[in-house]
Amino acid sequence: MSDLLAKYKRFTVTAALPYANGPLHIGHIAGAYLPADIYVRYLRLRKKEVVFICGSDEHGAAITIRAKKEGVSPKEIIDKYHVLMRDTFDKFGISFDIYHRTSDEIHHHTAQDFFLKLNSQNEFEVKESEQYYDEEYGQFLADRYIQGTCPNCGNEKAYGDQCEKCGSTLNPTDLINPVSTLSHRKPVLRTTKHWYLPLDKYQKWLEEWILGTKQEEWKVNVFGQCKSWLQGGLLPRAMTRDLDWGVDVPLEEGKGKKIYVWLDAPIGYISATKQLFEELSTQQPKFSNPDLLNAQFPPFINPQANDWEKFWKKQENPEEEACLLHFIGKDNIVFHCIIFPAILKAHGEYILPENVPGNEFLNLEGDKISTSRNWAVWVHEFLQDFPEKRDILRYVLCAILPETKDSEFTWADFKQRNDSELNAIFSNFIHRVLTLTYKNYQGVVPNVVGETDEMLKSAFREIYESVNKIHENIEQFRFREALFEFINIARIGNRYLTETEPWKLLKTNPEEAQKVLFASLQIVAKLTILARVFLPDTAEKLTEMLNLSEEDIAWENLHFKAVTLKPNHIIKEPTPLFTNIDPELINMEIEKLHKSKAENQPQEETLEPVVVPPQKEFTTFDDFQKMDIRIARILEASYVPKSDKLLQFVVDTGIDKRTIVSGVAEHFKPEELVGKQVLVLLNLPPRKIRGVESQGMILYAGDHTGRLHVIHPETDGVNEGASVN
Ligand code: B3M
Ligand code: ZN
Repeated sequence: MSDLLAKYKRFTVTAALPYANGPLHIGHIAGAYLPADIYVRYLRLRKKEVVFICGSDEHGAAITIRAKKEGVSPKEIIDKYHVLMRDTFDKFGISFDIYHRTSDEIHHHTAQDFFLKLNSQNEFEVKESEQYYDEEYGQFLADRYIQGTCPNCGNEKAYGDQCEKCGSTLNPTDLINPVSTLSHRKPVLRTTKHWYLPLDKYQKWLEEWILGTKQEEWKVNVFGQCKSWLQGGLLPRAMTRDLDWGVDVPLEEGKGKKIYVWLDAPIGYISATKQLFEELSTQQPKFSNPDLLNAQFPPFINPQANDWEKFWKKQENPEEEACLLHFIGKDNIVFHCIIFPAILKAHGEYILPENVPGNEFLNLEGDKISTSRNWAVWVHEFLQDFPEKRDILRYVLCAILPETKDSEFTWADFKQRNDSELNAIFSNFIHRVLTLTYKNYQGVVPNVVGETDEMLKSAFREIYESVNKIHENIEQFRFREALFEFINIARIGNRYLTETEPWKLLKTNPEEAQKVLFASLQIVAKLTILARVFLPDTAEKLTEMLNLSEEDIAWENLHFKAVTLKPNHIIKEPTPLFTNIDPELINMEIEKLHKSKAENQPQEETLEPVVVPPQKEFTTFDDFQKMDIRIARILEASYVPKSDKLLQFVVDTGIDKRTIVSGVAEHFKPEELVGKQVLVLLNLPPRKIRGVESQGMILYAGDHTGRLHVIHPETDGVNEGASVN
């Protein structure tokens, strides 16, 4: 695996541009923004040249539908939510260099220039097709504007692109009894012309690039999804739409049409970078972080307007090229791994993403987060309910990031992690060391006397190992493990205190006590440096308490020989960094959640009665023992050709990698399952299904609606191959 920090000096880090159509919840944060922010803070600590780019995505049906619901114009929607989201990110400490917006003029020009360049290179295929048109409203209908009956499950409220009940992907013409959601009338089919990106022509190149070079580098869930898309065969995709909200197609024959939001949005990263350097070079921050005007580090020293090119374009000297990284949630993988790279490649002058660390979804208290059902923890509300406590939420979300599979936030776990990790381990260690120093030496760092003993050496060796693991894990986008190692350093510190008992030594052996506290203070300094990556507020508080400067808390001082708190340096009076959370506060949050859910229950949905099948006849223990049921991980998933019921999987059983076929295509999209652990019955004799040999059976549980779910262990620690019995 390549070490990106060793390979590159310059980084362009983007986080998915959220639609400006609602407030931010913890699922958004855990999906893309927190991991991106941690990574960027780490890059800055390592003194890399980095730009951290984000902004609001303000076009597409997501916006116009919200506007229609609220009975206002799209402009009103984006203005309201752009400001709310920008402020929430800022208050939560997501340290973007710029938070731009796709309605900005510079973006319209950039997207149009891109379109024109591709058009002039004949990269598009222009094709006519029949699409639904609302005669009363005089407009073509976006897929989301058409509802009808799902041909698969009979749901009468399926959308033109997807049925949310059974999850199947649809085309508007698949719907039975289609209705326009604008006029509530039946739409008619009309011929229209669109510009298609022939993805099929890029298939071979994408296979070589992704399958050939990214298997080791990209996360399994991301790579798996790409592989299953590529195996399914890519088709041309329309890059224009008949809409009245978005970026105009800049061609005479495309009048009245807009650039497809998914071509427009990723180009938004480029426009934002242009805007960033434009603002800095003219010293007029509007969307960019105003602090950058005083920045004393590259690339913000003497910035020029065209510096943006260093972060996006190929360079004559490849060593000058930037490392492009897109942090996203799983629903955006195909756009960032397949479509956008094809667009960049077609243009010719741009670099390609080196990695796309996509996360899975975060669930909340046993259910999917849902904006419409108000089942969410809204970040702006959290910041009000828990003032000055954003580091706790950052910590907890980092500890449970859905890095390779979905994960879950609960308020009980939030309290538990704060009380037993942040408070009992981290804060406790630091507070003990600082109060001992403050009370017994009046805050003066003691002079060391005597030899370093084995106990101390071994504590420092372990700490050094943890620091290395933090580097390796961040490098591989494994932030959960990196955070674990961070807390582990405090754990080692606590153990060292317990072993040496400096509070006793102060009386019995003052010289030894000095040595122990001197060493412990250096551990506190190392935690301060690392806190800059994970817990920015805590890092600031600690820097202040320890009376240190910006230079003192540099990466180099993590070296195990580095002495950050020198003898005779004076620290300030310590106060505890974390305390236990009042259980009442947690109860209030849980109540709030359930109350809002009850108020937002969709009315039409009547739940069918739950029918539980009766118990089967007795089996024997011996018969049960014959079944070899194991934990396995799905590595690949794809449709079985010419079948709309079957999916084929490659699973890692811990013993081997084998193919299994299941009749579940109506229940899952293949990419949803890649990376997940499942239960597999291994010793079912192989059998051929539609020409594919299936070696075993994946086990599923059906819910009361008949929808199937895979079953997996509740923690991460169970390996493939573990027996279930
Ligand atoms: N706004 C989709 C989303 O929020 C979209 C991401 C654009 S990233 C260029 O899921
Ligand atoms: Zn359906």
